[in-house]
Amino acid sequence: MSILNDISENLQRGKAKVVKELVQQAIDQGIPAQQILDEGLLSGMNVVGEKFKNNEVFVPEVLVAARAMNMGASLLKPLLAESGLKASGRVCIGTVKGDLHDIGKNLVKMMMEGKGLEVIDLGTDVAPETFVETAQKENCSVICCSALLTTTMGVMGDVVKAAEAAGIRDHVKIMVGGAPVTEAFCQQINADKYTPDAATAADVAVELCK
Ligand code: B1M
Repeated sequence: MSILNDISENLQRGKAKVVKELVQQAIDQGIPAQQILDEGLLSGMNVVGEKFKNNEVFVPEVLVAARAMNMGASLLKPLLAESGLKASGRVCIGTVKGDLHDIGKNLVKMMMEGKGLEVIDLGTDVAPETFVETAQKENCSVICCSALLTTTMGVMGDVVKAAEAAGIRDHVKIMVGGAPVTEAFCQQINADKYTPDAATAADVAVELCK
């Protein structure tokens, strides 16, 4: 579908305003929000990621693409959130210490809110103690950790240890995710659930909050 290609191309060029307009047009044409996200925005971001890896684009270009991604995704939020039955429960979410990537974390948050969960967003560069203190103070059933760097994913293990030290491990579950994270890593650090994408993360969080 050419409008989805246009979204992807303009995202790659960091044209945030155009991306926003095209996303609105795609919505108006009746294209499902999930398809706009997957085949327009995320497809463009994947190309940027590959070019970044190959040193064909650099941090400034990636940042403007990320901004375009977030602007487009903000229009999709209410549509992705239309999930019928609403669940209840409270979770906190953040990208772990040392890591500033927040696009995936924001998508996970968006999907969880869409399912009716109350999500406390701690932002990026979040210390293990902050996750644990927030879960204690705010009565969260789940701590959700996102990491995009192989150098920061280990911090998720520190979150598990901090939760154990605080004595909350029996009633607060820990979910982990992000591109370098795997099921094996989740088990290795003794976290509760790994999910590969935002939609699955939201479904699992709803189950854990029950
Ligand atoms: Co960065 N970066 N980056 N970057 N960046 C990656 C991650 C990288 C793979 C690029 C590459 O080399 N190919 C690479 C990591 C390599 C590695 O660790 N092995 C990398 C690097 C090296 C860096 C820097 C070190 C570069 C530098 O400065 N030299 C630096 C680090 C800064 C820091 O964090 N301290 C850096 C900086 C940046 C920007 C700031 C420029 C920008 C971030 C902007 C922002 O987030 N606001 C950026 C970006 C955008 C990327 C890429 C291109 C795209 C990431 C992204 O947003 N993807 C990325 C390359 C790539 O991934 N192809 C790259 C889209 C997003 C929707 O996917 O976050 O995976 P993702 O989320 C998915 C799932 O993983 C899952 O759901 C989401 C959707 O379904 N998910 C969860 C995520 N969290 C979850 C939690 C869950 C469950 C599922 O449960 C709790």
